[in-house]
Amino acid sequence: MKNRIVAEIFKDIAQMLEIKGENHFRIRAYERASQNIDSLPDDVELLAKEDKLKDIPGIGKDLEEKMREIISTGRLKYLDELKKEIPEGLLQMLDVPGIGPKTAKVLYEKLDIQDIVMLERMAHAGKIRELPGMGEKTEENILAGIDIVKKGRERLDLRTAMDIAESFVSKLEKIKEVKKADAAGSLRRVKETVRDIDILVSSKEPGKVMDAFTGFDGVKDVLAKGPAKSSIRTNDNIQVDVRVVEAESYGAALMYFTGSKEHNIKLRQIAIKKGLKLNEYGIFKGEKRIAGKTEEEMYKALELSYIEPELREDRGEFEASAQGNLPDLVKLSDIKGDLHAHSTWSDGSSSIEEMVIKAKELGYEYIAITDHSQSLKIAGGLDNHTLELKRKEIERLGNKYKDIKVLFGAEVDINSKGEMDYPDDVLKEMDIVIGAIHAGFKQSKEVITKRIIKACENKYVHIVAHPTGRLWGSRDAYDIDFQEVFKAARDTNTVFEINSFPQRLDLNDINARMAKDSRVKIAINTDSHTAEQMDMMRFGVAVARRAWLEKKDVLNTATFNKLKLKKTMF
Ligand code: DGT
Ligand code: CA
Repeated sequence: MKNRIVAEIFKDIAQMLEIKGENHFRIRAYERASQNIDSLPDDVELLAKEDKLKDIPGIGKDLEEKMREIISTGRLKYLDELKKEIPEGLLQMLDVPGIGPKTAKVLYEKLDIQDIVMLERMAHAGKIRELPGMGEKTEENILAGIDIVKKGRERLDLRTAMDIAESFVSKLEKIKEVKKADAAGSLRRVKETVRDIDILVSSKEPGKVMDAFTGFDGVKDVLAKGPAKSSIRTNDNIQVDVRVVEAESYGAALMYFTGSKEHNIKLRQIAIKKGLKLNEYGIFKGEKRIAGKTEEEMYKALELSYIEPELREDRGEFEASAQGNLPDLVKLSDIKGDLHAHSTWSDGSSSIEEMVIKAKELGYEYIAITDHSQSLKIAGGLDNHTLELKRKEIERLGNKYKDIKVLFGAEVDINSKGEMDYPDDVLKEMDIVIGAIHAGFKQSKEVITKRIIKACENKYVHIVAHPTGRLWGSRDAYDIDFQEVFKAARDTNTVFEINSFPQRLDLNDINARMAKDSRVKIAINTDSHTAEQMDMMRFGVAVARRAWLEKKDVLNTATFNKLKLKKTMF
């Protein structure tokens, strides 16, 4: 699929035009096109062949031609020309939090800084503080930002990792000699970020499997090649390890390479206590293998009930398993609707109707359209008048699509004092109100904690979205006193969100589990800005499972009739 390449090129163009100070609408057109293409399920190459590129929202004649050029040549002359004016390193600098196009331009023109390496050097040398409008604090922020970017590059986000793993697993499964193939490691435990891709294969002819694997398209370097283990690096510099075992050891190896390391260590201790030996080939009583073919068999031999991969972190799963108290984890199929989604009414790229159609396809009973509130101008926040028009549109669609409920809501900014961006009489009229912080991230822990508590105390704020503001690779979570916040949430019946965006996954597994332990309800939402992004629900569900959540802990597993949309205690 060339979708990613096209989307990246359009995004680069948008940023270059921004550095050049071009017209806002042109920039927005490229951004939107990039967003739409990135979340498209169809292969753009096929669409081009069928002459359907112009059906993609936001793609007019000009962008269609540019797409064709990228699809057939892998590059775009227009971007090459822009690159002559603006060095590519400047674009990477925009990944550093706090560096926008304007700052990048100043740094380039005054200090000739052209990439992140030079940026870091100049900040260390104290050169940036000498520029007008910048100071020591700016330098500190830039250095902290560079650390976040570096950290982000060390680990893959879940979506990227799953895409790569799925493509390798399906290619391996097509090899005649392969009986079975599964992703293992942190990816199978569905951790929010993943360092490398571990794949396990069952086969009697490892040599042939490894020959095929190391020769796959997209393999840049072969780092190691042997019958038991081979490692490659993809064109995008991602490491993929494949291990081949025989069927009788497949369960043992899957267990071992799924980890976590902490879980494995405990497993081995349990085996030793029972006078057994456990390794990646099986469980042995003396010389005799008593388990190894499946994971179920392995756990059973240790007198444990099966532990789902998401729970294998040595966070209490052994005790729960031995006592028969493991949670019945929430599943993607339990989800009955999405309670946080945007549309073209604010900064989304799909119309409300397109969102509704997608929600129907997913089998949902309800979808909440929660565009941004008035202060968030850059994201097209709605004023009172537009809100009324939007309400009418939602009513119209509600009449047109009888088998799904379309909820009228908003993602309302919690301002720096903890006040909501719409007055109570406006909030009162909404089916659902989501409170969210979009500015003032640098406030102290006490202030941010108070802001969120104040939002919880508003009787119309039903859900707090992406509570810690974390954006993997570009912004650290802000510090919150969750003890205090969850206490307020429980007392006020406020629900907290697990945001399914792969860069967010916020609340994370640890915080969401703490929410459950504090008897705070969770909503798993996608925060979609295009209809296709509604498929990201699976990432949020993964976090929920890692947090030990069951169906009853999650608000949007309720059928519409049972869905409590208002706070009950006020
Ligand atoms: P990552 O790659 O950092 O996202 O996390 P993992 O969990 O995938 O770690 P990785 O790739 O180093 O190893 C894959 C699995 O192999 C790991 O989850 C458990 C197992 N493993 C690796 N090293 C050890 C070890 O020293 N002891 C034990 N018991 N298991 C290990
Ligand atoms: Ca790994």
